[in-house]
Amino acid sequence: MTRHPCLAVEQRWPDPFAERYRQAGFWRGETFAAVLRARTAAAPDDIAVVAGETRWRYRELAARAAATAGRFLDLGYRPGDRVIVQLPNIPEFLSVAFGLFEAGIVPVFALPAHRITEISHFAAAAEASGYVISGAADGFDYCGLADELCRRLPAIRHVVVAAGDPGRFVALTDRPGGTPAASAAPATGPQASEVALMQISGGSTGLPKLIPRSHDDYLYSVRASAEICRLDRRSVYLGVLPIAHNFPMSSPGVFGTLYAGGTVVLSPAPSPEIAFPIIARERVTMTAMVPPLALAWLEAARTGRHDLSSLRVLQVGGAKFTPEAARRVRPVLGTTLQQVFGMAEGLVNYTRLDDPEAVIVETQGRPISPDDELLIVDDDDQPVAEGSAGHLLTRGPYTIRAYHNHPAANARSFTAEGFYRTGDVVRRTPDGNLVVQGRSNDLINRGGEKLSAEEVEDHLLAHPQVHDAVMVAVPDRYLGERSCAFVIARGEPPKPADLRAWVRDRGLAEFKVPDRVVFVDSFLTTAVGKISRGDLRRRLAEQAAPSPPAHPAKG
Ligand code: OOB
Repeated sequence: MTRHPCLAVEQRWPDPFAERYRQAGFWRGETFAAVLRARTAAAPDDIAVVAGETRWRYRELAARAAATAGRFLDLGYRPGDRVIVQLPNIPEFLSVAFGLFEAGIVPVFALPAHRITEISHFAAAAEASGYVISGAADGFDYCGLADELCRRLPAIRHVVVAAGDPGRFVALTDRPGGTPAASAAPATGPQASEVALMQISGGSTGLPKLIPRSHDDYLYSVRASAEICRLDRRSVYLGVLPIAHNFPMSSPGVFGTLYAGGTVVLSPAPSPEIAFPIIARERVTMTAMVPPLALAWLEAARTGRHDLSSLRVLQVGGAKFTPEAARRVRPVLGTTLQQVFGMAEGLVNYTRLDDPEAVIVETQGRPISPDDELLIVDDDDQPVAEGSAGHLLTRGPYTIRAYHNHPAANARSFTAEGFYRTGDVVRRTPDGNLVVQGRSNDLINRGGEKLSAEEVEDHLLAHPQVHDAVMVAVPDRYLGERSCAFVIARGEPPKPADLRAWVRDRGLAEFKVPDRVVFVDSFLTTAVGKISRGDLRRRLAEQAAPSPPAHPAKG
């Protein structure tokens, strides 16, 4: 008997909602494996994935996915098992993802930037029993990370190396072109209502949380996104951001492109020097990026050395894109800008391709679905006057009802009626588009890379010379926000560089290392005795001494 990965009770949409989403045709009972099978049957020789000299046709991607499914089943994995997948933008990302989908094994997608502290947390929280990596990538030794993970978590049964020399670990490709072993293959594939994958939340408080997405809900957002972006067989999507992230994965991203039967091109790095020649060579029609990268592309495009004329749509999201920068996209790049305001928990808003330029430039768009319910409320959860700014709450056919196995976070992040508290402060324009005004909690958005102040503070507090620490976001022209840690030292203050190294050495992603460290004697507290982050932000604004970037954003 095989056990399929069902949504836990608290994660399920209540029956009347599920019924409505099925009736409306949002949830079609389709699974990811069935989608790839259908595209492969329709056009087996179309190119599915391109990376450098590698070109896989749909039939090759499907065969590799089947071999991956077989490999994992042979290794003893069963439907419902969880596997951490930490891969860069390589074709094997897709064959591994679809292979695991086919076998009903749930991939938990970590970002390449995550390090041992985060990976071991995800693996423990997901009760994962496998870890998929690609050896060395971007100058980092993921094998060393894997060794440490296995030491910390004996439940990890295999480290599977998806590309390159597996060394002491398990190779993915022992069964090239093979089919799932009949003995191990599940009698039936996963059902569409079951968990297909898990994403990582940016995490506003404490450690990142796991986001379970079902085939039904995720595929609806993928299909509808592909329609909104008018993807079809001729579409060529360039993955420049790490495709493990929800935005380039599914909005419409690589999955949306494959859904539409198009071609996914993977860029090994997001910089214009690397990406522009690829756009020219592969006649890329669409790509997605965060605001700081869009600024770099706009700058580089002015020299006009590469033919970018195939590019139809440039999506920008993950953090606020200023209207000033947005206005330059069409004249400089000759493409339509699409602003994307989304979250791994579900809700995604898009400006539409034929919106007036003012909407495209000045707003972050409107939801995918007519059944996305949005509330804009005050601190007491009461609706604000139409057009006023307030907290955004949402519920709908592809927004989760609960995190994986985390009652405390669920109590904080969801209302009793099942609305997700996004933590974003927004207002709605008279024509129904959203404008993001800021955040209401302590999530710091560093050019699209999210970090929880609290998570980093906990690591700072572990330092013997730190008495207390509070981290806040400071506005930054390039990244939107940078992080600044205010620290009360215990005795002799350590050097800021040593504190930064301390955080890094504790096995955290580089983007979580504080950009600045400022020593203070005390923190002001609010009326209820909480440390006033507002006061700390004001102190920084008063100093207003712009510091050089401690470490640049990705790209
Ligand atoms: C995307 O997903 P996450 O989970 O990394 O981050 C979600 C948060 C949002 O709650 C919001 O605070 C911020 O990122 N955000 C934006 C934004 N897009 C995301 N803030 C202002 N303007 C925007 N356009 O970042 C994500 C997921 C799917 C599609 C696009 C982005």
